[in-house]
Amino acid sequence: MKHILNELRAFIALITMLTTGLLLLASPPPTHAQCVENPADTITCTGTQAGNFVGDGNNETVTVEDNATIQGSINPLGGNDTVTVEQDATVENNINGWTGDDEIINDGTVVNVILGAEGDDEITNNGSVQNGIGGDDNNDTIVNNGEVGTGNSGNVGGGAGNDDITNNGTVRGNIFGGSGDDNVTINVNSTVGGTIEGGFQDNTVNGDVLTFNNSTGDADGVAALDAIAATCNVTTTNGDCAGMVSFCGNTFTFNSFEQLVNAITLTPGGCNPVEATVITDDGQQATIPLSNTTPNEIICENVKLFQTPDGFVQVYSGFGDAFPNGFLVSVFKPSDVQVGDTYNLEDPNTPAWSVNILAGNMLNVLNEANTIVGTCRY
Ligand SMILES: [Ca+2]
Ligand SMILES: [Ca+2]
Ligand SMILES: [Ca+2]
Ligand SMILES: [Ca+2]
Repeated sequence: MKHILNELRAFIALITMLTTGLLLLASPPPTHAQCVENPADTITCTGTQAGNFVGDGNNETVTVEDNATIQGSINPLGGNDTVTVEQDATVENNINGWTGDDEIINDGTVVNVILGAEGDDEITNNGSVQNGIGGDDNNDTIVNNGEVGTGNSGNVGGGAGNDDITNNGTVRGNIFGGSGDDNVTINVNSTVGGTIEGGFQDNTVNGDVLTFNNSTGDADGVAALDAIAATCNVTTTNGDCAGMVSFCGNTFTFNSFEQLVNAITLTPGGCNPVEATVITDDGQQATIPLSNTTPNEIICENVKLFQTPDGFVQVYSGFGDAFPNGFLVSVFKPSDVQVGDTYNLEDPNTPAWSVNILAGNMLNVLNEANTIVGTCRY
């Protein structure tokens, strides 16, 4: 029963989107508002454009350039179309790809909805879509890195077909897989205000699959997810992967999935890592997140290296009577440094020690006299 109610809600949401699309289609084609077409089927919109853009059914590329405003909708009609709304650009109504395999990228603001409609559509939102995103029929890919909805509403729906939906941003309303075998991927640091629903499944592969990814320090949250997965990943027919999980206070409610996948990287130190303090030579304090000291601390001769979660290597040295807690010599990202080069902090408050990068992810730490005080692997 719950399945049916959920599906009904998804369907109603979809019909609302479709109705919007049909009303849009009823507007007189073809018109280009005041967008410029040059060469054929390449349309560029700048400034403020009154009215709708309606395409001619060919494979069209429509770009709403930075700071431009379309005071209506964009509907390229049939064909495999590409629609891009650049940063700080606005579409005041909908974008509807209609038939064909369309690619729609929003870096700006869409005031109503983005609808892929029929065809295998790819929709990426890096900006704001205020009333929702729908893939509609066929196998669609929807990625939200921005914000969908306002207040408590604004859904993302795959519609019919086997859809891939990823949320790295904020969805104010619900996420619906719809019918078909859908893959829904949720970044544990993203936000979903409503419910995440797999909807009906075809049972051809794994049914509807819900994956949580990215990183968290919440070991209890990850354990709770694993516990639900252990009991529900048994069959592809019953939709019993349902429940609620929280990661560092960020809660997700989900139902109607057949498989639950934990792709989370668990970081040490919990949700609020305690910070240790390193005293520099002149009494100034530098801090090291204590979570990074285990298990990523490497101690070589009078040198400590710390790997931070965001990929930096911190090099501390000078542990002795004068500086019992050492001081920071250098911070670098392994991908940014060159073998043979020397790096230091260029900080007048710390001794002029430096790090010399060697081959094979090795380094030397040098004191002011350029004497090697430690050789370490990073
Ligand atoms: Ca199209
Ligand atoms: Ca579609
Ligand atoms: Ca779909
Ligand atoms: Ca489904």
